[in-house]
Amino acid sequence: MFNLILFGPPGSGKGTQSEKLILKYGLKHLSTGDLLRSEIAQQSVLGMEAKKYMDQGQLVPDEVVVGMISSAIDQNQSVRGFLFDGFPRTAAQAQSLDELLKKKQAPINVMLALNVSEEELIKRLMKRGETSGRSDDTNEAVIRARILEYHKKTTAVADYYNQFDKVVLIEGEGGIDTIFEKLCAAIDARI
Ligand code: B4P
Repeated sequence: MFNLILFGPPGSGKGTQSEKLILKYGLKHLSTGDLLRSEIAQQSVLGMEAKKYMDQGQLVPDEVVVGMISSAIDQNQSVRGFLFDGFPRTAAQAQSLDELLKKKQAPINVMLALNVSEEELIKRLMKRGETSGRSDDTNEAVIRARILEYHKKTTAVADYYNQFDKVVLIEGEGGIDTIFEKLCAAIDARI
């Protein structure tokens, strides 16, 4: 198995690049943001609980997202590998993921970390908000709250994988195809 984490602040291109990477490498895409939005669309209890946090730009509690990822891993037994998009987002989530993958004897191979300036992130997310219908993309205060959560809680995930020498930094500004080529080169060097 080849397991990859695509990491970066909100709006850094994780979702955009994931779509291209899963096609090229045949990985199973697991996006906690997509899974949560699907729960909201179904108006499930989990979805309604998660929406309260997401609408304010806060992270959903660890136990909720870890439970979701755990079932998604169990439901995909014979895949070539997973592309984790937007997960883990806290150090506790990273430890839980390592434990889940230990059972499969298939650890994380690499974490690719997209680097994008704050002004560019806000610009991209406000633009997406014009068409996406995502309530967390239309309000600049909520976008700034998401970026603050990233600095407070999520950057610790990079520190966690850095100790195992698994992090590769990728410049995340520029054309989508150029960034994709850089991501592919980093994967090809480790696959
Ligand atoms: P996510 O769904 O993960 O969304 P995101 O971080 O906002 O977006 P992403 O980074 O994937 O967007 P992309 O750059 O592709 O999270 C949403 C919320 O769910 C979180 O705030 C949180 O509340 C909750 N959540 C999710 N996972 C969680 C977890 N593990 N723990 C707790 N809570 C969790 O796209 C942005 C825009 O930029 C697009 O419009 C795109 O077209 C554009 N773009 C992309 N690349 C570009 C480029 N190179 N140049 C110009 N524009 C570009």
